[in-house]
Amino acid sequence: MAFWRSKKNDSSDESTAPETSSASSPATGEEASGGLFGKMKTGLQKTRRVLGTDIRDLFKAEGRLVDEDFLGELYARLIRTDMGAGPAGRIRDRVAKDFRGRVVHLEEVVETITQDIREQLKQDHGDLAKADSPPTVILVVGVNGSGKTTSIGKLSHHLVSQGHKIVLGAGDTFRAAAVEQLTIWSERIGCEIVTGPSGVDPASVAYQTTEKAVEIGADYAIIDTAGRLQTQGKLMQELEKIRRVIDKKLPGAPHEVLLVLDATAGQNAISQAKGFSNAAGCTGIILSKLDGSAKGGVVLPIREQFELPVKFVGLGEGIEDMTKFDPDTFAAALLEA
Ligand SMILES: Nc1nc2c(ncn2[C@@H]2O[C@H](COP(=O)(O)OP(=O)(O)OP(=O)(O)O)[C@@H](O)[C@H]2O)c(=O)[nH]1
Ligand SMILES: [Mg+2]
Repeated sequence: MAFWRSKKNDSSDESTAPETSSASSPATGEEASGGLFGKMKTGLQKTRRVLGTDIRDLFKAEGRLVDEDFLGELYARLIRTDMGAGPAGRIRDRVAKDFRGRVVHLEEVVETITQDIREQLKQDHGDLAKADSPPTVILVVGVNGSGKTTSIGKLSHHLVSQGHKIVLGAGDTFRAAAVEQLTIWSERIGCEIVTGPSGVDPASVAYQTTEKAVEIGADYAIIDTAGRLQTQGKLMQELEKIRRVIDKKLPGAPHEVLLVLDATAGQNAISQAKGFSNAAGCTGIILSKLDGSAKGGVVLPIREQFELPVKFVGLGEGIEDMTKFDPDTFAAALLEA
């Protein structure tokens, strides 16, 4: 599994937790040595505080009787991470089924919860799509400020560091600053970028980006778009047009339409996902800003309610602060001490 991380941690939260791998983490081999588990734990620190710490507080050293009181308290703590009633209820019911009437220790319950979260998060097609023959065209969409441009920077950096040739497309033509922002990323990464004059039809930039990718034999074209609300019909139609012209230039493209959801939006992210996945033909999710959120549990209802796999998670603003989403690592990182 791919992993990349900051050499220098940006947030103060991160600086307090070293990136160590754990013997009991599901990460193995290269991943463990790369510190995927530690990175995920650090990034999830705010959610961990709500979930892990609070659940630990339910227990005394001698254990705790699993009765209705306990199950109610457990449920309330699960809900605080924005995981929603469905997933929280399922975890509570599983703990009830396994342990009701018994005095249990923290570790047993944490193990069961971790296992349940892992199962709820299971997904197919978690890998980034790859075209049969290059270039793979990736369109990135989402509401204003969700983290689209930053996620493109991080993803591009990762792909370039794997030896791929990429072209960025500055499809957010509304604001000059947006083009500038992506241009800065392209300079940092050292890759090509296609831009158009301010206010130009974003579909034309998308077309030219695809064309450029074909022309220079790029492996990936990654196209940024302006933020929009899923309720803005006209702007959603604009995305449809962008997809159409890309397909015209390269039949079958875009191969991936990534929806960037801001984890700090919690349950609001769900309604965004609904609107976008219907209107924009999304194929996967990047869940950004998990480091800034205590609502990391929101990934459960996202997985519950959508066919869309969560492909990447953003764990900071730095160029390497993104990891591929892995349910096992995520579940363990949420709950392990
Ligand atoms: N902490 C943290 N901040 C992030 C992450 N991803 C993005 N950000 C920050 O969120 C803010 C918005 O990010 P952008 O990438 O500009 O978001 P956008 O969706 O492109 O915004 P618009 O183009 O205005 O719609 C910036 O300050 C980013 O640094 C993340 O994973 N963690
Ligand atoms: Mg942007």
